[in-house]
Amino acid sequence: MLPTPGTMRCLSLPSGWGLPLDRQCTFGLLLASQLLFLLYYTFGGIRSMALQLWRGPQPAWDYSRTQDVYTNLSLIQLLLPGTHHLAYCPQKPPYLVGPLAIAFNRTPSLDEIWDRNRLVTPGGFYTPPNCQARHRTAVIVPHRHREPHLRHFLYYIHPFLQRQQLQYGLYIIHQAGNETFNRAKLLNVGVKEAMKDEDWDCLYLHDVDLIPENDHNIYTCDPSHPKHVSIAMNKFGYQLPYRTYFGGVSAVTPEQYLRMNGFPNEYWGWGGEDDDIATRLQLAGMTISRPPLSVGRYKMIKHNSDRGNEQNPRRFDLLLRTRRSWTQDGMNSLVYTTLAHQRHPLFTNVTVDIGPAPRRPGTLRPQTHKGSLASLRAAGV
Ligand code: UDH
Ligand code: MN
Repeated sequence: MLPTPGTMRCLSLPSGWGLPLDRQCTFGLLLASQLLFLLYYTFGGIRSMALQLWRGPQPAWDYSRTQDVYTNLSLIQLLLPGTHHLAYCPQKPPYLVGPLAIAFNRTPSLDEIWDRNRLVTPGGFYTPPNCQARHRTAVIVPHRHREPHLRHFLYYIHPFLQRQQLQYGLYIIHQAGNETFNRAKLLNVGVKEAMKDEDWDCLYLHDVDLIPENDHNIYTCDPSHPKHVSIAMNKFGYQLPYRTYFGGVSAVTPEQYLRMNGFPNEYWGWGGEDDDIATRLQLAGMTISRPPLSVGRYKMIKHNSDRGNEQNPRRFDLLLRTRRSWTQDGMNSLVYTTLAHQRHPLFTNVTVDIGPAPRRPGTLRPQTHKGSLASLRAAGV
């Protein structure tokens, strides 16, 4: 079909910049710009637009068709450990199954979990038996008084990681005593303790009550960006609750961790520390990357608020100060006492005294261990 005279005039620009716009042409241009605008926002800006185009279409996972989390594990367990120089594992692990069946109606025993994960060595370490892993990931879990959650977590995470052909280690960082819980400080401890064991190239910071629902959610790092992984949780209707959300499960390389001076040590109680981490990574010149929404799916084990982890009333004040405080509060100011570092059959347990929380809101106490668990013990309390 021949273009109408109006479109002709729109398409063939005369010399110079004087656009001959008649009504039809103006309407066309307006429509086109609106369409572009819409497209731009649908894909969330230039970066994610480029990502979408680059990655190509993602498979549409059907979460009504799930597989057992131990599928294919016997195939790996049958393989004899290689005696010669091993080739690298394939780029794409061949054992993945996609959406997983997850239920919490029965809490498995530690013996049962161990029985099903015979290739895991003391301390919760694993190396693929028949190929050389391309990635070394430490999974670090802050923990206190969540033993049933821990057992669910171990039951699901071990086969999940083994199918991904990673070399991995599992660290449970247990806060000793009854002081207010401090998730971010425990994560700092976990990173320090894990790096003493092995030159991990990726650190997964993982809530104990979050179970990944799709094994294509590979537990490796993005070398260019800290990665927020638990982007679609059942408790938030499988949507990201807000743009800068960084809670639940996230992954950083040791380099990214150092660049943001680790995590804050001053958030005692529930809330704020994940937003602080998101802010400090931006202040350190980095941006967050995320897996596709259909892959970064997690089920959270239902629970009530914990005793000793009440909402932190200081979190908003602390967040206002991140810009000034992040270079002083973090990995470079971390003080703690390791009370135990034990290799259990399915995980490494690090029990740690992280000192006392500030008594009155607004008082920042220097981090010493005077008056902490160890000295209370010494005093016979
Ligand atoms: N954690 C513990 N013990 C505690 C507190 C926290 O192990 O006493 C760890 C655990 O790994 C947990 C993580 O810290 O997964 C994060 O804490 P959380 O699970 O309490 O955080 P969440 O955002 O809390 O899930 C929401 C408050 C729950 C209120 C529910 C009311 N219906
Ligand atoms: Mn939780």
